[in-house]
Parts: sequence; structure tokens; C-alpha cells
Amino acid sequence: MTFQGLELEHSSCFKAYRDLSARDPLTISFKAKYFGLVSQNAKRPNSKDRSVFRILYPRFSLVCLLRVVEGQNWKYCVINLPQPALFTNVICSPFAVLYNFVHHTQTQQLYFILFFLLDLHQAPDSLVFEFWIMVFFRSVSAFSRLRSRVGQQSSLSNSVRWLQMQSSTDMDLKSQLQELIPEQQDRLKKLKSEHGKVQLGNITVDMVIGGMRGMTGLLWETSLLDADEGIRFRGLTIPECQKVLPAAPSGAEPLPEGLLWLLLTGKVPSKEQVEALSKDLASRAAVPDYVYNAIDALPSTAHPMTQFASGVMALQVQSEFQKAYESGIHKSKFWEPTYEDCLNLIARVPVVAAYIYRRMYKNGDSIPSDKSLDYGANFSHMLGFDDEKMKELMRLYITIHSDHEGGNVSAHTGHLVGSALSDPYLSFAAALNGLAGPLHGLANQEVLLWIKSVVEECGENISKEQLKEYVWKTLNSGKVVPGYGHGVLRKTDPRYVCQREFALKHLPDDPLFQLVSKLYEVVPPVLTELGKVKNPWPNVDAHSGVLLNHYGLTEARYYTVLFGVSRSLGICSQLIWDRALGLALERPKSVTMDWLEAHCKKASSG
Ligand code: NMX
Ligand code: MLT
Repeated sequence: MTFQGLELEHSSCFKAYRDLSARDPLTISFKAKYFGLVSQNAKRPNSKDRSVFRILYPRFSLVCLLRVVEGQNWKYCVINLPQPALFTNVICSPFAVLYNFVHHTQTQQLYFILFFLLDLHQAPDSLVFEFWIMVFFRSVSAFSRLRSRVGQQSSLSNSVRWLQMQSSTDMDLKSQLQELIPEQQDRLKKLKSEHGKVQLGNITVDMVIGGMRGMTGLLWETSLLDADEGIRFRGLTIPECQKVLPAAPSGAEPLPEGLLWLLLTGKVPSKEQVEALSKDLASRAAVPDYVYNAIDALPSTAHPMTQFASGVMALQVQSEFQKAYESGIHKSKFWEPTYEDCLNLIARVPVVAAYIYRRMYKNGDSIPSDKSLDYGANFSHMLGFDDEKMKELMRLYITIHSDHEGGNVSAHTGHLVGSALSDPYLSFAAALNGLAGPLHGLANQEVLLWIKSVVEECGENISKEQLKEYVWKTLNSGKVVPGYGHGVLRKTDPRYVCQREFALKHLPDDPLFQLVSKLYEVVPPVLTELGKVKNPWPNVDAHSGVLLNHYGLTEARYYTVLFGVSRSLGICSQLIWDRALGLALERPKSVTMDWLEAHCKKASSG
């Protein structure tokens, strides 16, 4: 049976429930939603299909209830029901009530009691009624959250303050996470207990020798990379993020604060939520003097990434996680000081990064932050670039470089170091040291230097034939063509594509952009001809330099610092979830060549 492209399994159970739901759909849908009678095993329909009910409490794996539109009418139906309907309906409901009552929070318990009463009284079959019920329970929920907050802040006395707090809870990222975490903890527990032994693939000798390429071995919630399609942040592609994430009043590109909210919660934030987060970050951005002193202890000729990692290490002195750990915090609370550290770190890294830029290239003439600006615009301002287009570029730049699933060198390093319960500053500083390698984040520096060397040798109006020769010269001297190739991607990086679109819109006549466009035609066939390169297409770093260069940020050695500022959003978001989910110490098994040879000999003789 198909409803809007959705295949319903167990059609007999479905019919049984449809009959029941025809009589009393409201009771059944509420039961499924609030008593937890829903299954994660149910086939999820296309997420864009808004007619399907969200599965709210994937705790009690018996049935999945969906609400589907048929013509003008709502239909309620149940799928993946292994037991006879009667069993689930009559026997399991009270059990589920009890189960949920014991396992849920106070607010949820209220739901259960009320819906249990509703169930007994045969709720009327009316969508209007359902709407008012939803309004009622949302108010109960808000009231309950408010009450617990008031409990913590006993000075509050009047209802006006209460109302303000109610709205501030929705604006508060930490409160949002607080609500999400138990759900995700249960989800992971269930995954482990029900599917812990399911195999994900075979490990080959090639994988062990070849940098674990293609080996699935990490849990990373904030983004997922597809070899052909590129990155999705919490399920959203870059063009989708550009469409749905709030932009600055005068701009079109996503605000990085919105992306951060999305990475952390999996939800697209409202404009107001983004503004609140922007203010929160601005209020956390003070950097102690000893951080600047630590940077100043290095010669100003030190690579900017060395200065940046040193600055982040100096920020560590204020780690909330370290303090909390030393005073014996319970592991169930680890995520909270991690959250504080991560938000502080994200807020402070642009200040440190801008200080390094001004120290190295502008005679140490620092520019104070402007708290009225958003994160990206303020960073651009502190660097010394107040052109509105540069601010837009910075918002886009920070958004697209933030996260690239968990296996890339910087993200993996951050996660690995964090798994030892090193605090977010220690973890992120380690990640930066990985980002500073030329095969990873330093490639953006290498690209612009390489492009400039092309121009120096052959001029800006180089022909495609000359360019091809230059590419071969680079390859023949044992170097890589920077900005091309990738460990996972097998098509043009969508981050390259969106930067190209930005250039076509704002700087189509820039000579270096035109050279980058020419390279897009010349390099892939050459790399393909080389025969060994798995992905001849450009990656994110092939484009960023010429955009920055166009707006006056010409110092290529600094570019990886910008990448690092952006990556703090992704790595820190995942670190918070690492601690919230209680992820384990990372400790894969290693072997020697002797071991591999002996193993292969045994395998071939057996
Ligand atoms: N130029 C020349 N040779 C290349 C390139 C390239 N752009 N890309 C791959 N190869 C070579 C690679 O060095 C290897 O050679 P060998 O067997 O002699 O060691 C061979 O092709 C096979 O490599 P792949 O399996 O295609 O790539 P791998 O997954 O090992 O490495 C990169 C991925 C990204 C390290 C590689 O493509 C590269 O070095 N690219 C240039 C540097 C770069 O742009 N890095 C930035 C990546 C994105 N980021 O921001 O981190
Ligand atoms: C990244 O953004 O981290 C790079 O594209 C490298 C990778 O994903 O391996």
C-alpha cells in the first residue's frame, strides 16, 4: 500500500489500526506520540513530506504511527507493528504509561497523565481540538521549564519576569540542547544494544596502509560527506543552508551563528535565535592579556598558524571543563562545562586571529571588536576590512569551512584528543596543528602562492596551453597541484562551487578569478592523465584565496588561520555532543608489518 510514495509494511496491521483510527484517531495518535509507542525501525518517508507526523518519542519499539494526507483528509496509520493490534493497544498502553512515567522528566509525566485521562474519556475526533491540546501542552511545557528556572533564581518574584524568561528559554541555545540530549542519549543506547554487532564493512590491508581511507570508524553527528554530492550540515546542503539560514539584514549569505545553531541542535534557527546567539558570543569574547603576551613571545615572523595555536593554548588557562573536572564533576554533567568552553572558544578565536593579523601585517595596530556586528562581520572589521562585500564573503567563508564530517585531519584530531577528556582548548589547538599541514588546511595558502607564481612566470593572460605546461612542471618536480584532489570527494567540491558563484556575482572581472576559472578547465584532464589521482576536481582551497585577495586580504600565509576560525564551529559542536553522548576514549588497534605479513600468509593458506 502506498501513501504519497510511502511504502507501508505489515498491511494487515495497518488495516487493523486504520479501522481503529477511523473510530478514534486522536486517542491513537496521542498514544503513539506521548506514550512512546513508536518505533525507530519504521521506514522514514521523505523528510520534506510535511504531511507525515514527526516521531516524537522513539523509546518504545512497538509501533510507528504516521499521519498521512489522503486528498484533503488526515489519515492515521501504523506501520512496523510486530504484534497483533489488540495486544499493543490494550496490553501495552498501560505498560507504556508506566514505563514512560518512570523514565521521563516531570513535564513529560504531566503529558502522560493527561493523555491517559484523555484516553479513558474517548477524546473527540477533531483536529481543532487537537490544535488546542497542542497549545495547552506547549504552555504546560513552557511553564514547567520556567518553574524550574525560577527555582534556580529565587529572586524572581513577578509574572512579568516569568514571561520574559519563557521567551528567553527558546532563545537560549544551551536550554535547547538540554532538551535534546536525553533523546539522543537514548537513541545511541538503543543503537548500541540492538545493533551493536552489525558489520559496517571489511578492513583490508590497503586501508591499514593507506591512511584508513574508506574505513568507517567514527561517530560524527554534525555533518556528513557524500563522495559525489559533497557536504551536508545536519542534512542540509550548502545551497539549502544559503536558502534557509538567516542572513544579515543587508546580506544574502548565511550568518555563521545560524550554522552553529544548526550544527548543535540539528534545527534551523529563527532570526531571533541567531541574534540571541550572536549577542551571547559577543558577550563571551573578552581575551585576557596573557594570551596576547604569549603570542608576543613569538617572533612576528613565526607562521600565523603557530601563533594561532599558541594563542588558543593560552586561552586554555580559563577552561571551565578543566576546573570542573578538578573539582570532581559527575560524568553525566561533562557536556555543560564543555559547552561553556566551546562557546567561549568560538567567541574568542576571531579576536586572537585578528590580533595576529594586525601584529604581523599592520604594525600591531589592533582594531577593537564592534559588539553591534554579527560574528563574521565583526571578524572582518577586526582584521581591518569594512567593505560590506568582504563581510558577506567572511560570513560565507566561515559557514562553508566549519565542518567536513569527522575523518578529516583537523576534526579527527580534535575528536581524538577530546576523547581523552582533554578540554576543548587542548583539543582544538591540536586540531589546528593538523590543519596547518599543506595536504590539509595549509593548501589554501599554497594555492594562492602557486597562482601568484604562475602569474609571475607567465603573466595574467596566460594561455591554456602554457597553463597546462606549468601544471606538468609542478607535477614533474614532485609536488602536488594545490587545491585539487580529495581524500573522500570524487566530484567538484560544492564549497568550490559556491565560492565560484560568489565570484561570478561580485568580482567576475578579477584577473586572478579568471585564472582560477581557466585552471578548472586545465587541471582535471592533466591529473586524470597522470593516472593515479582518484579525484582530479578542485576542492575548497582552490578558490578561497582569490576571493580574499580581491578584497585586500593578500597575505596568503595567513589564510589557514581563517580556515581555523571557521573550523572551531564544527569541531566544538561535535565536542559538546561527544561529551553529552559519553563517547569513548579513541584507541584503535595498530599492527606491525610482521603482523600483517603473517596474517596474510595465514589467510592465503587457509
Ligand atoms: N596533485 C598531484 N598529485 C596528486 C594530487 C594533486 N592535487 N592529488 C592526489 N595526488 C596523488 C597523490 O599524491 C598520490 O600519489 P602517490 O601514490 O604517489 O602518493 C595519488 O595521487 C593518489 O592519491 P589520492 O588517493 O587521489 O588522494 P589522497 O586521498 O591520498 O590525498 C589529498 C588527498 C587532498 C591529500 C591530495 O589530493 C592532495 O595532495 N591534494 C593537493 C593538496 C590539497 O589541495 N589539499 C587540500 C585538501 C582539502 N583540505 O582543505 O583539506
Ligand atoms: C576539510 O574540509 O576538512 C577537507 O576538505 C579535508 C577532508 O575532508 O578530508
